[in-house]
Order: sequence, then C-alpha cells, then structure tokens
Amino acid sequence: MNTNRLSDKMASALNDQMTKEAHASQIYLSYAAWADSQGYGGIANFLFRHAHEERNHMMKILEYILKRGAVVRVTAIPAPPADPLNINDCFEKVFNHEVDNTKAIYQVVKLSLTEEDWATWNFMQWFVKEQTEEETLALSLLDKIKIAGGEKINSDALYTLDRDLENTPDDARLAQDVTTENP
Ligand code: OFO
Repeated sequence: MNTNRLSDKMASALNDQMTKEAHASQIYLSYAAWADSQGYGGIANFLFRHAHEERNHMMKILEYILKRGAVVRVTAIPAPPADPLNINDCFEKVFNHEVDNTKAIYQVVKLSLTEEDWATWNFMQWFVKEQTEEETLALSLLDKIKIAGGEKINSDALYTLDRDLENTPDDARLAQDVTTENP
C-alpha cells in the first residue's frame, strides 16, 4: 500500500528546502566562528544560536516529509560563502541570505497552491511567518549598525552591539527541548 501523500515534485521541493535550511545553518555557523575569531563574542553567540535555529527548521521539514509518507533525501550541503569583511558586511550578508531563503520558501508555497496540496500549504505558513520575523530582526540590526556609521562603525558602538547581542532573546533552545511542532 502506498501511503505517500506528496507528489514527486512536492517531495523534491521540500527536500531541496530542507537542504537550504541546513545550508543556512552552516552559513550562520561559519559567520559565528568568524565573529568570535575577531573578538566579538556576543555577536558570535547570537549567530551560533541562530545556526541552531536553522538546523531546527531543517528537522521540521524532514519530519514533515516523513509524516506525509515520502522519502527524505539527505544530500551534501554547499559550503558557506567567504567570511564577511566586517560586522556591517556580516549583517548585510545575513539579511540577503534571509531574503533569498524567503524567496525559496515562497516557491514551495506556490507549488502547494498549484497542486492544491493544502496540508503542505498549511505547513509552509509557519515558515512564511518565521522568515518575516527573521528578515525584520536582521534589518533592525543592520539599521542599528548603519546609524552607528555602517562600515565605519566605531569601536564604542561595536562594543555596545556586541554586549546587547550577547543577551538578545531569540527562539533557539536546546535540541532536547525542541519538537517539530515547536522547533
Ligand atoms: Fe530557516 O529561517 Fe532563516 O533562513
């Protein structure tokens, strides 16, 4: 008996999106390691936590594919891009990655609409909302940096930003506390 309720096209789109979330996690991980090596422990901490969040997104999609009876394909993850040039560049890149991922998510939503796959359409709304929040967060950090001088941000402003981000609350929690319903 075939229990798969995803079309081949939809399973493939969801598998690709799963890999994209894993890639996002690697990008945050690599930027976090870079920030730490530059002495920005607070910014690194924020980025490390976000890497964890992106991995939870990957798991959320993986479990959904399984739940719908389709096949999960775990593939190689593309390498993260080169290190940022400075903190301003780092958050510009973070913002651009988020916008890029939002576009990919919209494509999956569009496919679910075309296929009248309402379960997937409903599932993907969580990601639509999450991307809006993440873009807003990245943009607000970028705004702060721009106000403080952008690429020419001075060390006092960087110190304050670094300290603030150390304590910025976000959604990342320990893996053992996370469920697919609430990643
Ligand atoms: Fe997966 O939320 Fe950002 O990219």
